[in-house]
Formats: sequence, structure tokens, C-alpha cells
Amino acid sequence: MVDVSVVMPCLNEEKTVGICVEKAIKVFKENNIDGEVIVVDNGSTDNSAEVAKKAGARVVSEERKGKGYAMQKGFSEVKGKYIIIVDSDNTSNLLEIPKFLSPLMNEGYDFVNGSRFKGQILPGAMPWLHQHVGNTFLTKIFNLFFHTNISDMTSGFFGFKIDILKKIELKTAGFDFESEIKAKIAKENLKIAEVPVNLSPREKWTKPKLNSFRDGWKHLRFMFLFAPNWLFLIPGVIFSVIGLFLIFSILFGSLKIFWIYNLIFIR
Ligand SMILES: Nc1nc2c(ncn2[C@@H]2O[C@H](COP(=O)(O)OP(=O)(O)O)[C@@H](O)[C@H]2O)c(=O)[nH]1
Ligand SMILES: [Mg+2]
Repeated sequence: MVDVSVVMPCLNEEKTVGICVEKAIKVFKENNIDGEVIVVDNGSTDNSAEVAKKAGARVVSEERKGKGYAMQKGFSEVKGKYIIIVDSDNTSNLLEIPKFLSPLMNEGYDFVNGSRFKGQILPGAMPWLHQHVGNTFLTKIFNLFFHTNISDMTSGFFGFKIDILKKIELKTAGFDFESEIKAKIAKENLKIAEVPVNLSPREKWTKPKLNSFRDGWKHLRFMFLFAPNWLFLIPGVIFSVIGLFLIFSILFGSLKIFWIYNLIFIR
């Protein structure tokens, strides 16, 4: 049986996907691991698929566009006991894969998240707005909603035991895949560890596929919908308390209904 499956989503990454595949195979050789590399292509218009195949990966393709759909396709193809997910743009260093394997194989963890915030983010690797606002905010919301203590929710470099896939069903199409898989794992009360990983800038002249606002919004939307207490119950309770307070103030206190009525005319 294959021990480790490395699954990489790939959309027009011909400059880097080959390097990533070679690094994964190098890790397998150096650590005596029976491993496979699966690259999930999604209609790349460049030579990504050929480059990945030549470097030694099994290339599968998914027709439905989006990183989430690509990952679902990859998961339906894996043969390994341990799964590592990593991008194919060579911003994460695949030589760091052994860091994930030790907690999964020897320390009883079910899921290991790679944290760029605990590692080193090289200059130019992450936009300032993502590093100090977007990712920090999304991770704080995630920890609050799902009772976790991770430091990098949007990281796309993580690993887990294959058995986890029997317990969760993945549905999201795009980059919200990361919030989906991590939230569903957190709800299963599985053992989660975190390891530091480094992040390098993208290769020159290659384009990121992520759109900060569109994809940030998708993460937020998923988290609220998957934690309906925070979408309905808690705001409902807050508005009820404010409503009751106003009603009692009008009935028994000094607040005059005319004053509230006059609020309508404030310009
Ligand atoms: N198969 C597939 N891969 C995708 C798609 N969108 C992004 N990717 C891959 O997902 C990884 C992360 O994308 P990237 O734009 O670098 O996002 P960021 O690293 O989160 O800023 C890269 O390896 C992309 O090639 C998609 O629609 N389909
Ligand atoms: Mg990237």
C-alpha cells in the first residue's frame, strides 16, 4: 500500500509544477517512503500537465473549475494512508513534507496544519493586507466559531490521515475549500497539530489565481453558514435584548416614544 499521497491543485503553473513534483519525489526517496504525487489539473492552457507528468506525477483532470472541485477529484484518486496537500506554485517548500508526517505517523494527530505565521514569510511572499488584515481576521473568526487554536486558517499546505475523508463530505468549489475542510475536521473533534512552514514569493511573471476580496468573502460566508449560531442565534439574542430594553424603557422608564419616533426624521 502507498504510504503517502501528495495532492497538488494546478492551474497554469508550468514554470513551477515540475519543481514541486521533483521535490516530493526527492522526499520520498530520502525518507524511504512509498509515495505518489497526484496533480489535479483544471483545464490549464499552458504545459502544466505535460511538465507534471514528465517530472513523475500522475495527472488527473477535473472539468468543474475551482480549487475545491480539484481537491475533491484528487481525494477520489488517492491511494495513500497519509495525504499531503500543497500548492504547485512552489511558494511552499515541499522539502518540508517530513515535518507533517511525524505528527501523523508517530504522535497520533489526525490533521497537521502548516502555519506560515509560525514559519518565515519571505519579503514579497504575502501581500501586506493578507498578512496583517485578511488572514489574521479570518483565522480569528475561525478559532472563535470552531473552538480551535490554529494560527493560519487559509494555509493550503497541510496533511491528514486518509480515514478523515470517511467522516466528512466536501462540497465547496473554490478557495473556501480550506475553511470547509478545516471546519469539518474541527467539528469532528479530531486531533489537530500545527507545524511552521516557510513561504516564498511566486515565480516572476506568474499570476496568482486568488482574488483577495472575492475569495476572502467566500471564506467568511462559509464560516458563518457552517456556524449558524453566529449567523442567527447570537445576533438574534443581541437584537432581542436591545428590543426588550427599549420596550421596558418606554413603558417604565424616562425614554419617550416620541423620542424614538423623532429618530426617523434625523438627517
Ligand atoms: N486545479 C486547480 N488549481 C487551482 C485553481 N485555482 C488555483 N489553483 C491552484 O491552487 C494553488 C493556489 O493558488 P494561488 O493563486 O497561488 O493562491 P494563494 O497561494 O492562496 O494566493 C496553485 O497551485 C494554483 O495553481 C483551480 O481552479 N483549479
Ligand atoms: Mg500561491
